[in-house]
Amino acid sequence: MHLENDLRNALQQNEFYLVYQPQLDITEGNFQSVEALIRWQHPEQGIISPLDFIPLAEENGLIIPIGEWVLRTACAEAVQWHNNGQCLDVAVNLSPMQIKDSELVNKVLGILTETGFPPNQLVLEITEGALMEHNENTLTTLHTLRNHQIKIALDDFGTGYSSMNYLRRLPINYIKVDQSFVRDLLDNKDNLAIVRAMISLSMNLGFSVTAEGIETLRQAQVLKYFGCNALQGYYFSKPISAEKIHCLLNQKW
Ligand code: G
Ligand code: G
Ligand code: MN
Ligand code: NA
Repeated sequence: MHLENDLRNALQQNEFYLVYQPQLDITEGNFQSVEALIRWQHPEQGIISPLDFIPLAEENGLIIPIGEWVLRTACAEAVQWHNNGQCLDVAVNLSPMQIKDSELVNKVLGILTETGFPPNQLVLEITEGALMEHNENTLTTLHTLRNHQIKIALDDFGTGYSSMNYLRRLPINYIKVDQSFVRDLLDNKDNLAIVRAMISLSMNLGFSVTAEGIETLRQAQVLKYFGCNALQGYYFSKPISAEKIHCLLNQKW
């Protein structure tokens, strides 16, 4: 497999980079956090989406060093914005294999120390699917991260089958309502009722709710009315490069 060999070299060749998608804080009406998203600048094939190489990296274990690179790079770049007076939180996606890695906590703490990024401004995004394959170690890992002030977000919420009763016992700060719900939100009354219930239940259990994949003003208005705490999507901004983060500074909604 060509792509697999190329993937092995990509880290050494410095072919990965991060883009950041802003998340609008509804109460403040401005951008308070960003989600880091990896991109691969392949020498011949151009930019390759994580959809096309993360699954491969999970199969062959390369996701462990790649995931470490993502964390270190996101924290290091964000320290620069902090130094420039932009104290954004940074969310990083973790793959299931990283969550099962017994060295995860040590690696995260090491990177925070090394970069000087504040733990309480780091959010680790974990998919509902990954949490459901959980075992005792996963739970211990999440609690340890929380004890160090690192925040946890449940990504792609609604696409798995976990019960709220189960979720409420997990040390999670944020629920991210999956894009598919936002896309279908205004199609009919049932979809509207489902999303509204998801949001109010999450909020009543003490989670902060972020909705993803917002592409229209109408979607944003409805989700704000339903009580979402934060909104993310192309309507507000596509993922942007680290150099453009300063453009978010005076944007209001
Ligand atoms: O940004 P984009 O829509 O191309 O991302 C596609 C998928 O890849 C999303 O599910 C996203 O969560 C995932 N992804 C993006 N960056 C990372 C990363 O750094 N690590 C992991 N594990 N997944 C990522
Ligand atoms: O699985 P996760 O939620 O981490 O996926 C995030 C991905 O969703 C990113 O790759 C980002 O590029 C993509 N994304 C973000 N906002 C929108 C949007 O408004 N519409 C669509 N179609 N994709 C989006
Ligand atoms: Mn995510
Ligand atoms: Na998601």
